[in-house]
Amino acid sequence: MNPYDSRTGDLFDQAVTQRQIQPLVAGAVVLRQFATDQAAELVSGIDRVQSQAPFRQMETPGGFTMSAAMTNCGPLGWVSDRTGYRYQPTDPQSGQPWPPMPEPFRQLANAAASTAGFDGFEPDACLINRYLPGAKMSLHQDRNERDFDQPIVSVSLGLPVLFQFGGLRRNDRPQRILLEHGDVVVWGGPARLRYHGVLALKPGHHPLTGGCRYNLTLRRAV
Ligand code: MD6
Ligand code: FE
Repeated sequence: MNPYDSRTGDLFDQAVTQRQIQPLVAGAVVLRQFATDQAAELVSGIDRVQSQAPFRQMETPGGFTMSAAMTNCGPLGWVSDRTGYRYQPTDPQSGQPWPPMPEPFRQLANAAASTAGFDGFEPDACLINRYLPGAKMSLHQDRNERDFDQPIVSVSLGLPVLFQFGGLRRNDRPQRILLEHGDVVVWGGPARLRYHGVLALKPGHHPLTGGCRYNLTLRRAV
């Protein structure tokens, strides 16, 4: 997206293209454009991971197939199947360890967490979601991690999406916020167990990712 008006040269759309820290609720912030400069490196990292642990659509314990495709890197990976949700050190599809977490992922997560007030964040798991048009993520809590004092860092790459950010009960009405390429959400503390999800991805084209959106969520699982 070109932040300059081609006719006048004036800045426009500053609210969404500028780097800024946007508080969401207590414990959660959006760091607008925090990952933009490293985005190409992050996408290369995703490509390396997916060549060893391909994206796949997992099954839920209830027997549905998730619309987002997933893979993992780092010592632990989040998996879902008919028996439940859990973290495990190996890819169930290959029996091999998940690919190593690319260093730029770890560094970005640590820097983003610090900026949001959570020093010393050392992720041991990175879930990578790939959304194609129509794919979504229903409202859920992230609660398979051991220590809820550790934040989660979420990086959006590629096509924009409407993120739903709710309360501590499933029925609390969520707010909607647009997450764009390069935006990083950090949440922890009192926001750590808030319900959240993403609405169905709209078709589009992004120069770096083509027709999809990637989301990295970096966690401390154990
Ligand atoms: C997504 N993200 O943005 C889905 N979970 O595609 C999540 O489910 C999520 O963004 C925990 C913390 C941050 C997140
Ligand atoms: Fe989540």
